[in-house]
Amino acid sequence: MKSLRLVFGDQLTRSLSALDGLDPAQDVVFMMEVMQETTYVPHHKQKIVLILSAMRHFAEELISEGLRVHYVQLDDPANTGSFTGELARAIALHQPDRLIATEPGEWRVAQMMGEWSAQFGLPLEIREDDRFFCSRGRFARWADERKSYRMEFFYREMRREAGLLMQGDKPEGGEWNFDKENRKTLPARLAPPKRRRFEPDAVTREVIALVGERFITHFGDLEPFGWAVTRADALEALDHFISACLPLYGDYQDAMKVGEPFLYHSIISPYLNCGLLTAREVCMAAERAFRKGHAPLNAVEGFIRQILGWREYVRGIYWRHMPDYADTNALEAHRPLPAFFWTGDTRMNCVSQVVGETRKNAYAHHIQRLMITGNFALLAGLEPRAVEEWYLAVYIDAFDWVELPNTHGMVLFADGGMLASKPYAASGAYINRMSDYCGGCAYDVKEKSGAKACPFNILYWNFLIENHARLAGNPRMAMPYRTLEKMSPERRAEITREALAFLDDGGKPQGAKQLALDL
Ligand code: DLZ
Ligand code: SF4
Repeated sequence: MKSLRLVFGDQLTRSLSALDGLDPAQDVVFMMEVMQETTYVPHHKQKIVLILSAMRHFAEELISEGLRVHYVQLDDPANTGSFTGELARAIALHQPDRLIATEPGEWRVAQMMGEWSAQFGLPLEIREDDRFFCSRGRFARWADERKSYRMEFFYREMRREAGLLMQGDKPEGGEWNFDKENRKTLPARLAPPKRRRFEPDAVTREVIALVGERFITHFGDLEPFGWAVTRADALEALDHFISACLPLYGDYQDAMKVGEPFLYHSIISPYLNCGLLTAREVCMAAERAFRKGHAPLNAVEGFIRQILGWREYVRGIYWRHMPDYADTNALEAHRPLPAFFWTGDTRMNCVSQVVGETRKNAYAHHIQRLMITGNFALLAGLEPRAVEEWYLAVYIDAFDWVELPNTHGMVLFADGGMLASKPYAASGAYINRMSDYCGGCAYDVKEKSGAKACPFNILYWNFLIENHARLAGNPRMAMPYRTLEKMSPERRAEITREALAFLDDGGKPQGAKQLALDL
């Protein structure tokens, strides 16, 4: 029986279930570069280069193993531009008896695949994506047992099941979570390690030229491009993280510093999410570093929690609640995305630094995403769909299943608290404590009102005022609401006035005037 085995751009793993039991004598592996995927959001140019170059390298590796691979390039004149169109052509050419795929990472693609069997009159076997620790069914069973599902409890079960950082049935070090040790301020003199970059080879250079021709209007700088595009290089990037960065990863996880986009972060998420590395090998490498005494428990536990806990958990939420999940807007946020999210052209130094680094690297670390751009989007009441599209486009590691719950639930609280027990709203004081952005800013982080006042200060209190009916009853918001209630009605009216002056004028679609105070 001849099978056509589909491999999508985020499934570049040799042990992928779609390749299990492959018969080299008959079967054909099918991979396709299509405009539908490269343009469904204006992906950062480096993100397109990474995926297409990694796909081409992966195909080469399969071919060098002796497998038959049918690979469609984006610039093939006959390319129809869609998964369905390309599959139709491949079926006509190879006449397979059946199609075999691994479940896709995205609801949109799953819907498309639902049509294929009838459309092509062929059986389509969709196999579980066993690169994740927790299958979709396993997550559903866990979630069915509880009314509210918090990550922390899910994470403990995953730790027990995977046997990672365990001493018998007890967590290593006697606690499940060491986050309280992970919020240190970065000492000014500490210089984070220089990160490993990978020179583009001939294949990558060809893709860079293609992206330069076809996607020049997309967000971000095309070059310099230094990401790994093969498994061997991705493994080297992992090794470099474990040896040079992991020991201090925990301590400075939440720190931000001008000119240091990576600090001690792993920057392996692009490789995990397109399949060059697997979650299991990455967690095991971190655990080994702990067992050998190379990295402390707070760092290793924090790192493993991101992958074994948070990453698996958001995927579970995505598949359990799509498509309705994306439609909620619990805080009724409707303001359009300001132009500076794309240009970085704002006098708010923190936002300008983070957007500038994102343009350059297609990357920002989790606290920059959550507490700078995300915090601004939350406080300013930006429309969830526009913010989600932005996050999906600009980050090299962003795929819908991981980006959507993080942005919709964690950043914007648009799901009304399914993911987070409270909104991650913060004033300028938090940013000042965790970064050195404020020193170089045109605004004054200590000022609470007037033209010089840090916009995060004004917007923070305005956010609490605007969302009083929705949030004041949340026990975790009791403290800020008590402070708000002590403010005079005049002070509250002043906050609202200043916030609206700031927002309403700038709350125009991209390309329109900058936020009022920002001119
Ligand atoms: C993100 C992306 C891009 C930019 N291009 C492609 C592509 O040309 N071919 C492909 O198979 N995958 C691509 N991807 C990743 C897909 O969007 C991803 O595989 C689907 O979202 C899976 O659900
Ligand atoms: Fe950001 Fe406010 Fe600090 Fe400026 S003063 S960098 S706007 S937090």
